[in-house]
Amino acid sequence: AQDCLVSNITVKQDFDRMRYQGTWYAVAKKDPVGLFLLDNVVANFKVEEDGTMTATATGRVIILNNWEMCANMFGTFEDTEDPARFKMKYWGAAAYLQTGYDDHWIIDTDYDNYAIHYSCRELNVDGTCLDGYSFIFSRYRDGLRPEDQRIVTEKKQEICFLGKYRRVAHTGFCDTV
Ligand code: DAO
Repeated sequence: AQDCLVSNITVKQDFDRMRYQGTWYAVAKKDPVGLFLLDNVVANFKVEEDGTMTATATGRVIILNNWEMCANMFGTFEDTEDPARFKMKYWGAAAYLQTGYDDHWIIDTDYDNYAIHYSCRELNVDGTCLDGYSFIFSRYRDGLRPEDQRIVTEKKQEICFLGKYRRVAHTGFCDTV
């Protein structure tokens, strides 16, 4: 479906949260209105003992328009009827960081190399996305393997974000042990 309706977007079939666990490096991002995470974005997903998926994430942010810091963020994921569509509640380690409640869809992943995330925050009246964001994740901080790039480009087009991504640099800014 190339009509860009959010309700027609397809997600990963039979999403396996166990295999999705561990570290993912954001290598590209389509920003929402009022972007927050700038670069050096690394997420770590975990499945808790009760089966709930949770995540921690770090990334460089600029708060109060000029203060650069590394944000430590937390997220918990609420299940829906579709195993690849979650609602994500997120908050920061510090009170001045963003909090929110977003859709968190896994469009596609092979679990070992790449993942395409999608979140639409606000719909247009015609059902297309007015304000959304998306991360392209890699298991490797240097980026995607050439063989995964074709799939990722195809999926970017399917979610109607093709051409709206920027690269996410990994400079070591948030690498403190
Ligand atoms: O960066 O502009 C933005 C939007 C992203 C907000 C979500 C950040 C918190 C994520 C928590 C862990 C899940 C990957």
